[in-house]
Amino acid sequence: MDSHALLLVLSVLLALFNLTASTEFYVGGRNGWVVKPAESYNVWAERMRFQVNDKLAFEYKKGEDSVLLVTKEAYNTCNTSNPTINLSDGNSVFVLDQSGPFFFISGTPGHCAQGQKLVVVVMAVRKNPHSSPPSPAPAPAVGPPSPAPSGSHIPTPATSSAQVSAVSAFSFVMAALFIGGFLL
Ligand SMILES: [Cu+2]
Repeated sequence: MDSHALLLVLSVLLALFNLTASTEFYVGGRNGWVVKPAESYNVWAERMRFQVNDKLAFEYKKGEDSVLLVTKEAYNTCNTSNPTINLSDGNSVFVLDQSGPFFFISGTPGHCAQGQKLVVVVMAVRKNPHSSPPSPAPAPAVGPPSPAPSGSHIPTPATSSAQVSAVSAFSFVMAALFIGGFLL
């Protein structure tokens, strides 16, 4: 395999992997999830492209802060009293399991009003270009996040979707190697 062929195979692999991989976003970049962020979280979010099954990682000092998934109304009024999900373990990973908006605020009194709040809008589900058209009964879509008790960590059934994407990533890699072999 000469170096050009190798480069070709690698770029095909990379392109295919990008089609399937989910991305983990560190909210606020290196500053993490803090009160009075140097840059508004929503300005940060506008630079990003969020897709279904991407993840948000909130980093903060455990015990000093938390992340609440809330309604739009609670977001607008910084109401921390009735969150849909409450994450407080200090390294909270939230799976964006559907398209549309997600509203997050700090659970610490006063923090939301000082800017510790975030809206993420997840783009509509893209079609998988590699699924065969006559495939029978696709797996049911993951439902909306269910209300979880305080202190739960991962609010969505991440395991099954992670396994699915691992399998499809593997098959794409095999396909890319196959294509690459033809082009040598
Ligand atoms: Cu806070």
